[in-house]
Amino acid sequence: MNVHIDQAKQILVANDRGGYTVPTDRLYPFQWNWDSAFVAMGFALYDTDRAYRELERLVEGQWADGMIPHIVFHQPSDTYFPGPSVWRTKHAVPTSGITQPPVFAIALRKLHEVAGRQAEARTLPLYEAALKWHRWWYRARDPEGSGLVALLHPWESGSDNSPAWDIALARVPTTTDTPVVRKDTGHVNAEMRPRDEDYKRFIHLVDAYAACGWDPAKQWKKAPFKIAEIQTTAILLKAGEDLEHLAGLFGRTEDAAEIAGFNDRTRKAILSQWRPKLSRFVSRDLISGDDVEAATQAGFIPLLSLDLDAGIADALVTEMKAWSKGLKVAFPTTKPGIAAWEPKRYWRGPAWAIINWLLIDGLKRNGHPDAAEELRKSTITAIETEGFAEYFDPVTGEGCGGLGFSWTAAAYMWLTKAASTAARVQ
Ligand code: 9WN
Repeated sequence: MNVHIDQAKQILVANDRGGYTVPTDRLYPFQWNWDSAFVAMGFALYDTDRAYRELERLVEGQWADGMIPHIVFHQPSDTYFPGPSVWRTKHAVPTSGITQPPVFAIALRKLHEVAGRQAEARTLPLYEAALKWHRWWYRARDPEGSGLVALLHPWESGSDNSPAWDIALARVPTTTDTPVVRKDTGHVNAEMRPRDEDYKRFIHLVDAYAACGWDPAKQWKKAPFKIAEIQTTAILLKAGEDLEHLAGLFGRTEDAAEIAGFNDRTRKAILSQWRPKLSRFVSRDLISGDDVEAATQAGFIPLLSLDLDAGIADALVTEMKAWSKGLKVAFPTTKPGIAAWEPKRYWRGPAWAIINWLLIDGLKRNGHPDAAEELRKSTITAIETEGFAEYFDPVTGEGCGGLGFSWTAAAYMWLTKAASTAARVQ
């Protein structure tokens, strides 16, 4: 038995708060949306009941309109800012008012495939929840039917302080109605976190949307930050494919046709965001109408959900190799050497195991198993050397941010599953 797999499992035990898993103790003391989806895939390798619980507990936070919030505040904690009193939402279980990348249906399909006898009865309600959420994405975040879904807050991307937001976020005022009382910098080095100025803008947006009563149509009109985002849209498409597959299994032909319609529209829209000169896909800033050209990992994530022409796939891989050259740990979330590049600061350079997981799946899908294998090994080595850190400095390999991190543990189990006795999922 691989000793690291044991450690990974112990992390999930330590971060369990009663059927849901916190990302890490104290720094993130609640249930986070996409973290839980990755964690559920980890559990799916050895404890399907617990994997279902993870998703079921997340769905306790789902809003009547279908949105699944980015944080569910199941129990109070004073070690995180902003808590429920800042969000001012009205759901029975306190939640935040924004969402996060929809990895949920990707996890659900994997879980369903390994669950055996309990599968259908437990998968169906979660399938319904996922379908409601996907409808919400297209209704609330793509009201004009472009096929790309928009984010109204950087936190919705899961890549909070990515250079991708620099231009759009600079337009958001730093004034807030709510005092900004950061807790994160009491847990980890401030140099590794978003800056105070970023936090003021993050909270300005929360105040603005709370003033809209969290009504999606009002928010869409008022939003000072609105990005049709390529990473989230690519994840939505992969999740949409998996949802369409489940609809087929359950004989839900009308749902399957509806989801196929979403997927077709989104596939075309993503392709139209390919920029040969950059060798990447780009997001679009819906306020300025401009492409978001910042060089970040998001531009490669469409590998996950499209069967690309070899020309495009090869160009992406060549570009990825150029970014990774000389690094101890790939894949950097910002292109090394550009002005925005900060190898230790959160989403402005570091390598993240869950991003690598998505890229590895995408490289395999698009005919680049060698590149996938190289990235898989690099991720595994980083974790075995430094532990289950939140993320890694790509230059030095140092584990940074929070430690004992749940999604890094899940990613480790998933990426080593071929070698693990727990391997049951392909
Ligand atoms: C805000 C929990 C979350 C991740 C995000 C990551 C970070 C929160 C924060 O932690 O965001 O949602 O307070 O910094 O950026 O991807 O889901 O791990």
